[in-house]
Amino acid sequence: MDYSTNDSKSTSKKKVVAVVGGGLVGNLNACYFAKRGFQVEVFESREDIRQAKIVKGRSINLVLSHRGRQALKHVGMEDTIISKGIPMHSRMIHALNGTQSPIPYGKKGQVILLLHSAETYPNINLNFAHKLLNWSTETGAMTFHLFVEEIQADLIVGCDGAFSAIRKQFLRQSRFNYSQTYIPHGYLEITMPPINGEFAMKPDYLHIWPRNTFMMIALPNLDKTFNCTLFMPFEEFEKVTTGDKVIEFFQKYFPDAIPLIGAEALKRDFFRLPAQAMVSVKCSSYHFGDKCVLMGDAAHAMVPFYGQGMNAGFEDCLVLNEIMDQLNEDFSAVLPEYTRVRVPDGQAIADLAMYNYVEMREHVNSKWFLFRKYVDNFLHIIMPRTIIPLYTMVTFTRTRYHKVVKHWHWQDKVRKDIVHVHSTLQFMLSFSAYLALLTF
Ligand code: EGU
Repeated sequence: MDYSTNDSKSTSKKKVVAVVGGGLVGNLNACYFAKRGFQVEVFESREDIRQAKIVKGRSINLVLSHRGRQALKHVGMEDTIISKGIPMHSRMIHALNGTQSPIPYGKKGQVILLLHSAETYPNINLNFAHKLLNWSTETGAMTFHLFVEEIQADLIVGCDGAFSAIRKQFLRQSRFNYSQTYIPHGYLEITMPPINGEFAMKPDYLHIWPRNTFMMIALPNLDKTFNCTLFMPFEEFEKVTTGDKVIEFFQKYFPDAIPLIGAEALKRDFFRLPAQAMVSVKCSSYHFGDKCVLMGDAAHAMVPFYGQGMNAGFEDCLVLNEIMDQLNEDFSAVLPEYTRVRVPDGQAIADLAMYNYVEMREHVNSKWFLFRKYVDNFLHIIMPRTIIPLYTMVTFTRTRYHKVVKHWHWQDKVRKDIVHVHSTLQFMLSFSAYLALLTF
Protein backbone atom coordinates (compact mmCIF):
# COMPACT_ATOMS: atom_id res chain seq x y z
CA MET A 1 0.00 0.00 0.00
CA ASP A 2 1.52 3.32 -0.98
CA TYR A 3 0.03 6.30 0.79
CA SER A 4 3.03 8.53 0.20
CA THR A 5 3.85 11.30 -2.29
CA ASN A 6 7.21 10.36 -3.79
CA ASP A 7 5.98 11.61 -7.15
CA SER A 8 6.91 15.30 -7.23
CA LYS A 9 4.28 16.08 -9.89
CA SER A 10 1.47 15.18 -7.53
CA THR A 11 2.08 18.12 -5.21
CA SER A 12 -1.64 18.57 -4.80
CA LYS A 13 -1.76 15.17 -3.12
CA LYS A 14 -1.64 15.39 0.66
CA LYS A 15 1.54 14.24 2.36
CA VAL A 16 1.06 11.18 4.50
CA VAL A 17 2.17 10.92 8.09
CA ALA A 18 2.15 7.52 9.74
CA VAL A 19 1.78 7.72 13.49
CA VAL A 20 2.85 4.44 15.05
CA GLY A 21 1.22 4.02 18.46
CA GLY A 22 -2.37 4.96 19.34
CA GLY A 23 -1.75 5.97 22.93
CA LEU A 24 -1.96 9.47 24.36
CA VAL A 25 1.03 10.94 22.53
CA GLY A 26 0.15 9.17 19.26
CA ASN A 27 -3.35 10.58 19.35
CA LEU A 28 -2.24 14.11 20.12
CA ASN A 29 0.34 13.95 17.33
CA ALA A 30 -2.35 12.76 14.93
CA CYS A 31 -4.38 15.86 15.83
CA TYR A 32 -1.42 18.17 15.26
CA PHE A 33 -0.63 16.73 11.82
CA ALA A 34 -4.31 16.53 10.85
CA LYS A 35 -4.67 20.21 11.75
CA ARG A 36 -1.78 21.00 9.40
CA GLY A 37 -3.59 19.22 6.57
CA PHE A 38 -1.56 16.02 6.40
CA GLN A 39 -3.24 12.71 5.72
CA VAL A 40 -2.75 10.89 9.03
CA GLU A 41 -2.71 7.13 9.51
CA VAL A 42 -2.48 5.86 13.09
CA PHE A 43 -1.29 2.30 13.66
CA GLU A 44 -1.93 0.67 17.00
CA SER A 45 -0.92 -2.89 17.84
CA ARG A 46 -3.65 -3.43 20.41
CA GLU A 47 -7.32 -4.00 19.62
CA ASP A 48 -9.67 -1.00 19.73
CA ILE A 49 -8.58 0.79 22.88
CA ARG A 50 -10.96 3.75 22.61
CA GLN A 51 -13.48 2.40 25.09
CA ALA A 52 -10.92 0.59 27.19
CA LYS A 53 -10.19 2.65 30.26
CA ILE A 54 -8.64 -0.41 31.75
CA VAL A 55 -5.96 -2.09 29.69
CA LYS A 56 -5.09 -5.65 30.68
CA GLY A 57 -6.78 -5.22 34.06
CA ARG A 58 -4.73 -2.16 34.91
CA SER A 59 -6.02 1.35 35.16
CA ILE A 60 -3.81 4.31 34.51
CA ASN A 61 -3.57 7.54 36.45
CA LEU A 62 -2.93 10.50 34.25
CA VAL A 63 -1.88 13.80 35.75
CA LEU A 64 -2.24 16.79 33.45
CA SER A 65 -0.11 19.80 34.37
CA HIS A 66 0.66 23.10 32.65
CA ARG A 67 2.78 21.71 29.81
CA GLY A 68 0.23 19.11 28.78
CA ARG A 69 -2.54 21.70 29.02
CA GLN A 70 -0.73 24.07 26.67
CA ALA A 71 -0.22 21.26 24.19
CA LEU A 72 -3.91 20.37 24.25
CA LYS A 73 -4.98 24.01 24.00
CA HIS A 74 -3.07 24.38 20.74
CA VAL A 75 -5.31 21.86 18.98
CA GLY A 76 -8.46 23.08 20.69
CA MET A 77 -8.81 20.02 22.88
CA GLU A 78 -8.26 21.70 26.23
CA ASP A 79 -11.89 22.30 27.15
CA THR A 80 -13.29 18.88 26.27
CA ILE A 81 -10.57 17.13 28.19
CA ILE A 82 -10.45 19.48 31.15
CA SER A 83 -14.19 19.28 31.72
CA LYS A 84 -13.77 15.55 32.28
CA GLY A 85 -10.83 15.81 34.69
CA ILE A 86 -10.77 16.10 38.46
CA PRO A 87 -8.87 19.19 39.66
CA MET A 88 -6.48 18.51 42.53
CA HIS A 89 -5.14 21.42 44.53
CA SER A 90 -3.28 19.56 47.30
CA ARG A 91 -1.59 16.40 48.35
CA MET A 92 -2.73 14.64 51.52
CA ILE A 93 0.11 13.14 53.54
CA HIS A 94 -0.82 10.12 55.66
CA ALA A 95 1.43 9.56 58.70
CA LEU A 96 1.87 6.12 60.26
CA ASN A 97 -0.44 7.06 63.15
CA GLY A 98 -3.22 7.95 60.69
CA THR A 99 -2.85 11.75 60.86
CA GLN A 100 -3.64 13.42 57.55
CA SER A 101 -1.96 16.71 56.53
CA PRO A 102 -2.84 18.55 53.33
CA ILE A 103 -0.13 20.51 51.45
CA PRO A 104 -1.32 22.71 48.58
CA TYR A 105 0.44 22.45 45.22
CA GLY A 106 0.64 26.16 44.75
CA LYS A 107 -1.29 29.37 44.81
CA LYS A 108 -5.02 29.49 44.15
CA GLY A 109 -5.76 28.22 40.67
CA GLN A 110 -2.54 26.24 40.49
CA VAL A 111 -4.02 22.78 40.26
CA ILE A 112 -3.09 19.58 38.54
CA LEU A 113 -5.81 17.72 36.70
CA LEU A 114 -6.48 14.04 37.01
CA LEU A 115 -7.64 12.46 33.73
CA HIS A 116 -9.30 9.12 33.21
CA SER A 117 -9.64 8.50 29.50
CA ALA A 118 -8.61 10.26 26.32
CA GLU A 119 -10.81 11.30 23.43
CA THR A 120 -9.81 10.97 19.81
CA TYR A 121 -10.44 13.14 16.75
CA PRO A 122 -12.89 11.87 14.12
CA ASN A 123 -10.84 12.86 11.03
CA ILE A 124 -8.00 10.49 11.75
CA ASN A 125 -7.81 6.99 10.40
CA LEU A 126 -7.24 4.60 13.29
CA ASN A 127 -5.83 1.21 12.31
CA PHE A 128 -6.11 -1.04 15.32
CA ALA A 129 -4.46 -4.44 15.67
CA HIS A 130 -1.58 -3.20 13.49
CA LYS A 131 1.57 -4.37 15.20
CA LEU A 132 4.65 -2.97 13.52
CA LEU A 133 7.23 -5.62 12.69
CA ASN A 134 9.88 -3.46 11.13
CA TRP A 135 10.55 -0.49 8.91
CA SER A 136 13.14 0.05 6.19
CA THR A 137 15.66 2.82 6.82
CA GLU A 138 16.30 2.98 3.06
CA THR A 139 12.77 3.33 1.77
CA GLY A 140 10.77 4.18 4.90
CA ALA A 141 8.41 1.27 4.24
CA MET A 142 6.73 -0.33 7.25
CA THR A 143 5.70 -3.95 7.62
CA PHE A 144 2.91 -4.89 9.97
CA HIS A 145 2.10 -8.18 11.56
CA LEU A 146 -1.27 -8.62 9.83
CA PHE A 147 -0.20 -7.35 6.43
CA VAL A 148 1.94 -8.82 3.74
CA GLU A 149 1.99 -5.49 1.89
CA GLU A 150 4.25 -2.66 2.89
CA ILE A 151 2.88 0.68 3.88
CA GLN A 152 4.67 3.81 2.70
CA ALA A 153 4.45 7.25 4.26
CA ASP A 154 6.33 10.56 4.03
CA LEU A 155 7.03 10.68 7.75
CA ILE A 156 6.90 8.04 10.47
CA VAL A 157 6.16 9.32 13.96
CA GLY A 158 7.18 6.73 16.57
CA CYS A 159 4.90 7.09 19.59
CA ASP A 160 4.92 3.40 20.41
CA GLY A 161 6.02 3.60 24.01
CA ALA A 162 8.91 2.45 26.18
CA PHE A 163 9.39 -0.77 24.19
CA SER A 164 9.17 1.02 20.84
CA ALA A 165 9.42 -1.16 17.74
CA ILE A 166 10.23 1.97 15.70
CA ARG A 167 13.28 2.63 17.87
CA LYS A 168 14.77 -0.79 17.04
CA GLN A 169 16.08 0.60 13.74
CA PHE A 170 17.71 3.54 15.52
CA LEU A 171 19.92 1.16 17.50
CA ARG A 172 21.78 0.21 14.33
CA GLN A 173 22.51 3.83 13.50
CA SER A 174 26.07 5.03 14.04
CA ARG A 175 26.48 7.32 17.07
CA PHE A 176 23.02 6.55 18.42
CA ASN A 177 23.03 6.48 22.22
CA TYR A 178 20.63 4.33 24.15
CA SER A 179 20.23 3.29 27.75
CA GLN A 180 17.46 1.63 29.71
CA THR A 181 17.33 1.12 33.45
CA TYR A 182 14.89 -0.92 35.48
CA ILE A 183 14.49 0.29 39.05
CA PRO A 184 14.43 -2.24 41.92
CA HIS A 185 10.87 -1.22 42.82
CA GLY A 186 7.70 -2.66 41.36
CA TYR A 187 4.13 -1.46 41.69
CA LEU A 188 0.78 -3.01 42.35
CA GLU A 189 -2.71 -1.53 42.13
CA ILE A 190 -5.44 -1.94 44.72
CA THR A 191 -8.98 -0.56 44.54
CA MET A 192 -10.47 1.25 47.51
CA PRO A 193 -14.27 0.95 47.21
CA PRO A 194 -16.76 3.71 48.09
CA ILE A 195 -18.26 3.75 51.60
CA ASN A 196 -22.08 4.24 51.65
CA GLY A 197 -21.89 5.38 48.03
CA GLU A 198 -19.31 8.07 48.82
CA PHE A 199 -15.54 8.37 48.42
CA ALA A 200 -13.79 6.56 51.29
CA MET A 201 -11.33 9.45 51.69
CA LYS A 202 -11.38 13.09 50.64
CA PRO A 203 -11.45 13.26 46.83
CA ASP A 204 -9.51 15.92 44.88
CA TYR A 205 -6.33 15.09 46.80
CA LEU A 206 -3.31 13.09 45.79
CA HIS A 207 -3.12 10.83 48.85
CA ILE A 208 0.42 9.81 49.75
CA TRP A 209 1.72 7.40 52.38
CA PRO A 210 5.52 8.00 52.32
CA ARG A 211 7.35 5.24 54.24
CA ASN A 212 10.96 5.40 52.95
CA THR A 213 11.38 2.09 51.12
CA PHE A 214 7.64 1.67 50.71
CA MET A 215 5.22 4.18 49.36
CA MET A 216 1.55 4.18 48.53
CA ILE A 217 -0.35 6.73 46.44
CA ALA A 218 -4.12 6.93 45.98
CA LEU A 219 -6.03 8.84 43.32
CA PRO A 220 -9.82 9.19 42.94
CA ASN A 221 -11.70 7.59 40.04
CA LEU A 222 -14.98 8.87 38.59
CA ASP A 223 -16.93 5.93 40.09
CA LYS A 224 -16.07 7.05 43.64
CA THR A 225 -13.44 4.39 44.10
CA PHE A 226 -9.79 5.21 44.76
CA ASN A 227 -6.98 3.67 42.84
CA CYS A 228 -4.17 2.87 45.29
CA THR A 229 -0.70 2.18 43.94
CA LEU A 230 1.78 0.46 46.22
CA PHE A 231 5.47 0.87 45.39
CA MET A 232 8.03 -1.47 46.90
CA PRO A 233 11.19 -3.38 45.98
CA PHE A 234 10.56 -6.67 44.13
CA GLU A 235 12.55 -8.36 46.89
CA GLU A 236 9.92 -7.29 49.40
CA PHE A 237 7.03 -8.31 47.16
CA GLU A 238 8.52 -11.79 47.08
CA LYS A 239 8.33 -12.02 50.87
CA VAL A 240 4.60 -11.30 50.95
CA THR A 241 3.32 -14.69 49.85
CA THR A 242 0.03 -15.20 51.68
CA GLY A 243 -3.11 -13.21 52.50
CA ASP A 244 -2.16 -13.11 56.17
CA LYS A 245 1.23 -11.65 55.32
CA VAL A 246 -0.48 -8.94 53.26
CA ILE A 247 -2.54 -7.90 56.28
CA GLU A 248 0.49 -8.08 58.53
CA PHE A 249 2.43 -5.87 56.12
CA PHE A 250 -0.36 -3.30 55.88
CA GLN A 251 -0.83 -3.38 59.66
CA LYS A 252 2.79 -2.36 59.98
CA TYR A 253 3.01 0.35 57.31
CA PHE A 254 -0.46 1.46 56.18
CA PRO A 255 -2.80 0.60 59.08
CA ASP A 256 -5.30 3.37 58.27
CA ALA A 257 -5.84 1.96 54.77
CA ILE A 258 -6.96 -1.54 55.87
CA PRO A 259 -10.51 -0.68 56.97
CA LEU A 260 -10.93 1.60 53.94
CA ILE A 261 -9.91 -1.05 51.42
CA GLY A 262 -11.33 -3.98 53.40
CA ALA A 263 -9.19 -6.91 54.49
CA GLU A 264 -10.75 -9.37 52.02
CA ALA A 265 -10.51 -7.02 49.04
CA LEU A 266 -6.93 -6.24 50.00
CA LYS A 267 -5.92 -9.90 50.00
CA ARG A 268 -7.68 -10.43 46.66
CA ASP A 269 -6.27 -7.34 44.86
CA PHE A 270 -2.75 -7.93 46.13
CA PHE A 271 -2.47 -11.20 44.21
CA ARG A 272 -4.62 -10.23 41.20
CA LEU A 273 -1.61 -9.33 39.06
CA PRO A 274 2.12 -9.72 39.64
CA ALA A 275 3.97 -6.53 40.60
CA GLN A 276 4.74 -4.45 37.51
CA ALA A 277 8.22 -3.23 36.60
CA MET A 278 9.23 0.36 35.88
CA VAL A 279 11.79 1.32 33.28
CA SER A 280 13.60 4.53 32.39
CA VAL A 281 14.82 5.02 28.82
CA LYS A 282 17.16 7.66 27.46
CA CYS A 283 18.40 7.99 23.90
CA SER A 284 19.66 10.41 21.28
CA SER A 285 19.04 11.38 18.53
CA TYR A 286 15.27 11.49 18.38
CA HIS A 287 15.22 11.41 14.57
CA PHE A 288 16.39 9.25 11.69
CA GLY A 289 17.19 11.23 8.53
CA ASP A 290 14.10 12.98 7.24
CA LYS A 291 11.95 9.89 7.61
CA CYS A 292 11.29 9.16 11.24
CA VAL A 293 10.99 10.82 14.63
CA LEU A 294 10.58 9.46 18.19
CA MET A 295 8.23 11.03 20.73
CA GLY A 296 6.84 10.37 24.19
CA ASP A 297 7.92 7.19 25.98
CA ALA A 298 9.59 5.90 22.81
CA ALA A 299 12.08 8.76 23.19
CA HIS A 300 12.19 9.20 26.96
CA ALA A 301 10.29 6.70 29.09
CA MET A 302 10.58 7.68 32.75
CA VAL A 303 9.76 6.33 36.18
CA PRO A 304 6.42 7.74 37.40
CA PHE A 305 7.77 9.73 40.34
CA TYR A 306 7.12 13.19 38.95
CA GLY A 307 3.73 12.78 37.32
CA GLN A 308 5.27 14.19 34.10
CA GLY A 309 5.37 11.30 31.60
CA MET A 310 2.25 12.32 29.69
CA ASN A 311 3.02 16.02 29.99
CA ALA A 312 6.53 15.62 28.59
CA GLY A 313 5.11 13.58 25.69
CA PHE A 314 2.44 16.20 24.99
CA GLU A 315 5.07 18.93 25.10
CA ASP A 316 7.06 16.96 22.49
CA CYS A 317 4.11 17.43 20.12
CA LEU A 318 3.97 21.14 20.87
CA VAL A 319 7.71 21.58 20.33
CA LEU A 320 7.68 19.66 17.03
CA ASN A 321 4.76 21.78 15.90
CA GLU A 322 6.58 25.02 16.73
CA ILE A 323 9.58 23.84 14.71
CA MET A 324 7.31 22.84 11.81
CA ASP A 325 6.11 26.48 11.77
CA GLN A 326 9.64 27.88 11.91
CA LEU A 327 11.07 25.65 9.20
CA ASN A 328 8.10 25.45 6.82
CA GLU A 329 7.37 21.76 7.33
CA ASP A 330 10.66 20.77 5.67
CA PHE A 331 11.26 17.43 7.38
CA SER A 332 14.97 17.37 6.49
CA ALA A 333 15.44 20.53 8.58
CA VAL A 334 12.67 20.02 11.14
CA LEU A 335 13.79 16.63 12.43
CA PRO A 336 17.43 17.50 13.28
CA GLU A 337 16.22 20.71 14.92
CA TYR A 338 13.69 18.73 16.99
CA THR A 339 16.53 16.49 18.20
CA ARG A 340 18.73 19.49 18.98
CA VAL A 341 16.03 21.20 21.01
CA ARG A 342 14.33 18.26 22.65
CA VAL A 343 17.04 15.75 23.61
CA PRO A 344 18.43 17.84 26.54
CA ASP A 345 14.91 18.28 27.90
CA GLY A 346 13.87 14.64 27.48
CA GLN A 347 16.99 13.56 29.34
CA ALA A 348 16.51 16.18 32.05
CA ILE A 349 12.98 15.09 32.96
CA ALA A 350 13.91 11.40 32.90
CA ASP A 351 16.77 12.28 35.28
CA LEU A 352 14.54 14.36 37.56
CA ALA A 353 11.99 11.56 37.82
CA MET A 354 14.79 9.11 38.66
CA TYR A 355 16.28 11.54 41.19
CA ASN A 356 12.93 11.89 42.93
CA TYR A 357 12.58 8.11 43.03
CA VAL A 358 15.96 7.81 44.76
CA GLU A 359 15.21 10.62 47.17
CA MET A 360 11.79 9.26 48.12
CA ARG A 361 13.12 5.74 48.53
CA GLU A 362 16.01 6.83 50.72
CA HIS A 363 14.65 9.17 53.28
CA VAL A 364 11.14 10.30 52.63
CA ASN A 365 8.82 9.53 55.47
CA SER A 366 5.79 11.69 56.20
CA LYS A 367 7.64 14.08 58.54
CA TRP A 368 10.45 14.66 56.04
CA PHE A 369 7.97 15.18 53.20
CA LEU A 370 6.06 17.80 55.22
CA PHE A 371 9.28 19.48 56.37
CA ARG A 372 10.82 19.77 52.90
CA LYS A 373 7.65 21.14 51.35
CA TYR A 374 7.40 23.59 54.23
CA VAL A 375 11.00 24.85 53.81
CA ASP A 376 10.63 25.11 50.01
CA ASN A 377 7.38 27.05 50.29
CA PHE A 378 8.76 29.32 53.02
CA LEU A 379 11.82 30.29 50.97
CA HIS A 380 9.57 30.79 47.94
CA ILE A 381 7.34 33.16 49.91
CA ILE A 382 10.22 35.32 51.17
CA MET A 383 12.12 35.23 47.83
CA PRO A 384 9.44 34.49 45.23
CA ARG A 385 11.65 35.29 42.23
CA THR A 386 14.86 33.64 43.37
CA ILE A 387 13.74 30.46 45.06
CA ILE A 388 11.08 28.49 43.22
CA PRO A 389 10.35 24.93 44.33
CA LEU A 390 11.52 22.38 41.79
CA TYR A 391 8.10 20.79 41.36
CA THR A 392 6.59 24.26 40.75
CA MET A 393 8.93 24.91 37.82
CA VAL A 394 8.24 21.44 36.47
CA THR A 395 4.49 21.43 37.05
CA PHE A 396 3.27 25.00 36.62
CA THR A 397 5.59 26.51 34.01
CA ARG A 398 6.92 25.69 30.56
CA THR A 399 10.51 26.42 31.60
CA ARG A 400 12.54 23.94 29.56
CA TYR A 401 13.31 20.89 31.68
CA HIS A 402 17.09 21.27 31.27
CA LYS A 403 16.82 24.92 32.39
CA VAL A 404 14.78 23.79 35.40
CA VAL A 405 17.65 21.51 36.39
CA LYS A 406 20.20 24.33 35.95
CA HIS A 407 18.14 26.76 38.01
CA TRP A 408 17.61 24.11 40.67
CA HIS A 409 21.38 23.49 41.03
CA TRP A 410 21.92 27.23 41.20
CA GLN A 411 19.29 27.84 43.89
CA ASP A 412 20.52 24.86 45.87
CA LYS A 413 23.86 26.64 46.03
CA VAL A 414 22.14 29.89 47.07
CA ARG A 415 20.25 28.05 49.80
CA LYS A 416 23.48 26.50 51.08
CA ASP A 417 25.15 29.94 50.97
CA ILE A 418 22.32 31.42 53.02
CA VAL A 419 22.74 28.68 55.61
CA HIS A 420 26.54 29.19 55.50
CA VAL A 421 26.36 32.99 55.95
CA HIS A 422 23.85 32.46 58.71
CA SER A 423 26.12 30.12 60.66
CA THR A 424 29.20 32.33 60.05
CA LEU A 425 27.36 35.34 61.46
CA GLN A 426 26.22 33.25 64.38
CA PHE A 427 29.81 32.21 65.02
CA MET A 428 31.13 35.80 64.79
CA LEU A 429 28.46 36.98 67.19
CA SER A 430 29.23 34.35 69.78
CA PHE A 431 32.96 34.91 69.32
CA SER A 432 32.68 38.67 69.89
CA ALA A 433 30.55 37.99 72.96
CA TYR A 434 33.33 35.70 74.18
CA LEU A 435 35.97 38.43 73.53
CA ALA A 436 33.81 40.95 75.35
CA LEU A 437 33.62 38.58 78.28
CA LEU A 438 37.43 38.16 78.30
CA THR A 439 38.11 41.90 78.34
CA PHE A 440 36.01 42.27 81.44
C1 EGU B 1 0.50 9.78 40.12
C2 EGU B 1 0.87 8.45 40.17
C3 EGU B 1 4.24 13.50 45.28
C4 EGU B 1 3.03 9.07 41.00
C5 EGU B 1 6.20 13.21 43.35
C6 EGU B 1 4.67 14.59 44.57
C7 EGU B 1 1.39 10.75 40.49
C8 EGU B 1 2.65 10.38 40.93
C9 EGU B 1 5.66 14.44 43.59
C10 EGU B 1 2.14 8.12 40.60
C11 EGU B 1 4.81 12.27 45.08
C12 EGU B 1 5.77 12.12 44.10
C13 EGU B 1 4.11 15.63 41.50
C14 EGU B 1 2.98 16.33 41.12
C15 EGU B 1 2.79 13.94 41.03
C16 EGU B 1 4.01 15.88 44.86
C17 EGU B 1 5.39 16.21 41.86
C18 EGU B 1 1.23 12.17 40.46
C19 EGU B 1 3.39 11.57 41.24
C20 EGU B 1 7.49 15.99 43.09
C21 EGU B 1 1.86 5.99 39.79
N1 EGU B 1 3.96 14.32 41.42
N2 EGU B 1 2.47 12.62 40.91
N3 EGU B 1 6.13 15.54 42.82
O1 EGU B 1 4.62 16.94 44.72
O2 EGU B 1 5.79 17.21 41.29
O3 EGU B 1 2.84 15.83 45.26
O4 EGU B 1 2.51 6.82 40.63
F1 EGU B 1 4.46 11.22 45.80
S1 EGU B 1 1.76 15.25 40.70
CL1 EGU B 1 6.41 10.56 43.83
CL2 EGU B 1 2.75 18.02 41.07
